[in-house]
Amino acid sequence: MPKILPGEADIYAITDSRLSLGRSLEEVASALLGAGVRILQYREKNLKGGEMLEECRLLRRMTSEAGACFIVNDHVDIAMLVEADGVHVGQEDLPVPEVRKLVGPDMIIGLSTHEPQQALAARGLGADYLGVGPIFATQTKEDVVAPVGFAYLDWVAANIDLPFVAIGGIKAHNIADVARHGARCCCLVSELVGAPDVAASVRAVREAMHQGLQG
Ligand code: 3NM
Repeated sequence: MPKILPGEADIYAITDSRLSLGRSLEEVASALLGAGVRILQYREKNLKGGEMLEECRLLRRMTSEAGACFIVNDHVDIAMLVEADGVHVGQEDLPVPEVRKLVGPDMIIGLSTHEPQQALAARGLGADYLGVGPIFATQTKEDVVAPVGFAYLDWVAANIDLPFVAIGGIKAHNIADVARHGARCCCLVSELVGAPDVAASVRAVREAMHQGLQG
């Protein structure tokens, strides 16, 4: 199973059934993976545990077949049950060292960060990669802090040697600038899973990002 970290992939997609225009998780995930997304995170806030477990079993099968990395947001137990490649936690979730005790040495642990102190602490805590955001305003995450803009991204790119992924309000029209500010991997939710044509949106976003990476 590939352990693909941000830094080894350009686009990192996150699911959100509220934004998926009524399409099934399978349809959306199939379009994302078919268009070349190599890191997929399952993030659902309002489903029952058993439903999330079944959906994660489905995504585990699909990502394995596609050779993609599968990360579960927040739910360490579900990540372990489906043998996900990783789990992603926020600052308010279980502390990373406790998550590590549960998942063992091999599972990827991602940690959301919003300021330099959190990023500096992350390596000591045992995180494998950082989320860096929200770069721009977003309506996808309810309890999110104010946008950090490029200042925090620039700082992480210059000072932190862990892999990181930029997140928050990233769209086809602004992703080139995010890449120019040092992001080698960008994470998008609404721009991908909320697009009428998910695969076309992945292609547009990747093309724009690569233009940014080239200069
Ligand atoms: N985490 P969209 S922002 C899940 O800053 C999440 O940690 C963030 O959604 C953070 O691409 C965010 O639709 C939502 O703006 C990003």
